[in-house]
Amino acid sequence: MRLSRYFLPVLKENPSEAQIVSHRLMLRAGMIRQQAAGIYSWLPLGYRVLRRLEQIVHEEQQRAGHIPLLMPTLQSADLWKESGRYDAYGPEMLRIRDRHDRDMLYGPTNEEMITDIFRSHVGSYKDLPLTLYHIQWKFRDEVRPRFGVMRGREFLMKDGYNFDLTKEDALHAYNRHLVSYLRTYERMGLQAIPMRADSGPIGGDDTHEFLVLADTGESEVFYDSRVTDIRLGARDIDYDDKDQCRGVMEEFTALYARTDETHDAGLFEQIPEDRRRVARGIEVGQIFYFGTKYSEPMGALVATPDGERVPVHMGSHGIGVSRLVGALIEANHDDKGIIWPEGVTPFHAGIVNLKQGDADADAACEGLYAALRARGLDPLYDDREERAGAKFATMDLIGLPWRITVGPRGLKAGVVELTSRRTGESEELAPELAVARIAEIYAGL
Ligand code: P5A
Repeated sequence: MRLSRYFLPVLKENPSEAQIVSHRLMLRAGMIRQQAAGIYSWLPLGYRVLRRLEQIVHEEQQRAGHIPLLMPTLQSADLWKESGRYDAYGPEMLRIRDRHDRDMLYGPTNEEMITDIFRSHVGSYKDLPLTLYHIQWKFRDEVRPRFGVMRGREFLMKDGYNFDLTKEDALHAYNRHLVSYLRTYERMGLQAIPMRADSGPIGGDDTHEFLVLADTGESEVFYDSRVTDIRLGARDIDYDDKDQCRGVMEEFTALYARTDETHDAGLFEQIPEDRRRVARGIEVGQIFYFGTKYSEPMGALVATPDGERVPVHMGSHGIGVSRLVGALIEANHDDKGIIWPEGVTPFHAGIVNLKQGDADADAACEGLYAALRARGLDPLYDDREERAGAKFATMDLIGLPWRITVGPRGLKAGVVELTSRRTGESEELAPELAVARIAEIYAGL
C-alpha cells in the first residue's frame, strides 16, 4: 500500500476522551472511530489488525478440528424463552420488536441458537463429537462502556460450542479448547494466563478465563509468579489425544491463578511469599463446561449406542477478538506509539522515502516495494511529500515492527537502513539484504 493513496486519518493531538493508552493510540493512529457509546467503526488500519486476528483464530480453531459456520446477529426471543434466559439476562440484552410485533434481540451470545441448530439436525451419538464456532458481532448493553474497544457494547467475538455424548468427552473438548486458546494467544505474541473464574450468566461449574496482565485491566487477579514462565512454545499437540490435552491443561492450571471472583485467601497464603502476585488483567477469553443446561430444557437429545435418548453435553468458549486489539496495544507500546508483534501487524514493514521526488530514492523505494510484495509481504510505503520527521513519527505511531529508510546519501554507498520498532536499533545494508532479512523474519508466521 502506498500511503499517499491510503486512508490513514492520524490525529496530532491526544484525544481527551481516552483514559487508557490503547484507546488513545487506536484513535491517534486512525484505527477506529466512535459512532455511539461503545460502538465503533473500524477504519482501514484497525480493520487490517482485526482481520489478521480473525485469521489466526480461524486457523487455530480448525487445527483443533472445530468447524466454522455463521449465525445471524439478530435472534428470535422465542429461543431464549425456551432456555429461560430471556428474563434472566436483564438489561444487558438489547431487545428489539419487528414490524410484526415479534420480540427479537441482538445476540449477546449464541448458546440457544446453536442448540436449536443442533437439535434440528443431529440425533445420534454417531455424529459426535462436534464443535461448531463462528466469529460474529455481539451486543451487550454494558452500563459503562469504556476504554474504547476493550469494553464495547458492540464487539466481535469468536464463540464456539461443543456437543458430546458424555461428560468425559465434553471435558476433553474443554481441555482441547484451553490448549488451542493458549496457542492462539501465543501466535498473537501475547501471554494469556488461564485462571479459575466464575461462570456468570453462561452457567456451569467449570470455567477458566484467559487474562493478559496489564495495569489497566479491569479484573483483579491473584497468582503464583511461576505461571508466567509456562509457554506452549513449539510443542506438538494432537488435539484428539485426550491424555495429552488433559496433561497440558493440568500443567497449566496446577499453579494458583484466580480472578477476584474465585480467589481463596487461605490457599493463596500457602504459596511462598516471594511468589505471590496481586495484579490486574484483561480478560481476552473464557471457556465453560455447563453439561445439559441448554440441551435439557431445549430438548437437544441424542441416541446412545443402546438406543436411549439423552440430552447432549455441552460447553461454550469465547475469544474477545475486538478486545484483543486493545489488549495487544496495552501490552506492546512505548511513548511514541504502538509496537505490533510480527504475528499481528497490519503491514509487515514500512518504507520511508527521505527525499520524495529524488530519482534514485524513488526508484530504490519502488524496487523495495515490489521486492517485498513479490515475497508475499505487505509493505506500507510512505511516498508522501512530507518532512522526514513527520514520516518517522507516523511510522512510530502506527507501530510497524520494521522500517526501511531510504535516502540519497545511503544509496550512494549502496545501502538503506533497517530499523526495529521495538529496540530502535538500526543497521545499514544493501536493499536486497533488507528484503531477505524481512522475509526471513516473517517466514512461518
Ligand atoms: C463463551 C462463548 C461467553 O459469552 N458464550 C459464547 C460464552 N463468554 S464471555 O466470557 O461472556 O465472553 C467471551 C469473551 O468476549 C469478550 N467480551 C467483550 N469484549 C469487548 N467488549 C465487551 N463488552 C465484552 N464482553 C465480553 C471477552 O474477551 C470475553 O472473554
